[in-house]
Amino acid sequence: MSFFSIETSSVVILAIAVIGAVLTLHKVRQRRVHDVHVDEAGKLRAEMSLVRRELQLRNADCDRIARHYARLQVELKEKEECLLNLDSDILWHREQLATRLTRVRRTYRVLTMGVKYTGKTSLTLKWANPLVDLGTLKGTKTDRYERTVSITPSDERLVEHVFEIHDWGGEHIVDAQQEMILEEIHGVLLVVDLTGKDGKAADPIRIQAQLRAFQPEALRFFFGPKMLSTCKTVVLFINKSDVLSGTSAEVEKTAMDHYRPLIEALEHYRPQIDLRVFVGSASYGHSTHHLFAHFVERILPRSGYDPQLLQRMKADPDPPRAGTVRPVGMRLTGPGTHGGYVLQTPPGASTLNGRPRMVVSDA
Ligand SMILES: Nc1nc2c(ncn2[C@@H]2O[C@H](COP(=O)(O)OP(=O)(O)O)[C@@H](O)[C@H]2O)c(=O)[nH]1
Ligand SMILES: [Mg+2]
Repeated sequence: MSFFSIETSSVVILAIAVIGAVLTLHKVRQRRVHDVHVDEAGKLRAEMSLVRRELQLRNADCDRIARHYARLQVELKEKEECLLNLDSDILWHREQLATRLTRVRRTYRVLTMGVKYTGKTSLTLKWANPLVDLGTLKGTKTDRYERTVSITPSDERLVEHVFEIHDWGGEHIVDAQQEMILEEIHGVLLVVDLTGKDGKAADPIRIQAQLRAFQPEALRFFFGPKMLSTCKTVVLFINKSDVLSGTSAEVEKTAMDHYRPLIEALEHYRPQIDLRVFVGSASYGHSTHHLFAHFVERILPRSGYDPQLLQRMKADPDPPRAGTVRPVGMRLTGPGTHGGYVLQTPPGASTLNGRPRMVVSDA
């Protein structure tokens, strides 16, 4: 009995021990599983916070894109409105074009001539376009310059009055003569000078050469019947007055004395042609600005004046004015208020274009 009970007790103790061992093992395994789960939970939490951050960034991007989209929508709307406006502008301009007056040009030709280096190009550019840079001049045969003088309405048309200035290179005087014979010339600007290209004082040899170039026999070729019938004025411009010293009256008298034979030869054509003599300097702008007023006054018909031109002519009236004409024969009486001398016709002489002719007198 006692043996049996000892055996039984041993079995029980063993069983208990086994059970205890199994339970311990189970617990250990459970803890390991728990630890693994805790680890995974941690990782999942970290991943979740990453995903949350990414989500926030994406949301911010979405907001930005939404705002940009809204801006683009506004821009698109504005551009559509702009296009609509442009469409209506185009329509308006088309209508205006359809009703616009047609433009025609009336050209008045002014011929500039003189021997080489007298300052023709400098002068032409100065009165035709006073802003021109004289430093860029090059040798020329003939250059053409255009200057719109005015625009006036006439019979449902707009007439653009244009001065076309032909500037002949000095060595092409024969070509200039040809042009005067064949073409309609409305004005002539004859340029002589007191000195050569870079001269600093009056040069009598050069002056004599120019007097020979335009001696009465040569002038006959210029003043042919065609030229006399179309030309409204001839201007003799004695250039480079800056090389003379003295008061402006003395300078003008000296310059005109040098060219007296030419002035007298030109005087010969006075019954048929309006003549004007200026003494000035293309380099310094003396008397140059009066050329425009003079050519306008003599060449452009009164119907060709527009308000701007009238304004300009008022600001720079071209001498002589009524009351300044002195019928004193061929006499030099000092400088005009604008630095020019006017050749006037003696009383009883014929008139040209309804204007009195004049002898030399101050303006
Ligand atoms: N001293 C002086 N020189 C001038 C004047 N006008 C032009 N020149 C000079 O004369 C030279 C010839 O001028 P340019 O206009 O080319 O003469 P063109 O050959 O008659 O066309 C240039 O060296 C100009 O600088 C002026 O009024 N005074
Ligand atoms: Mg030239």
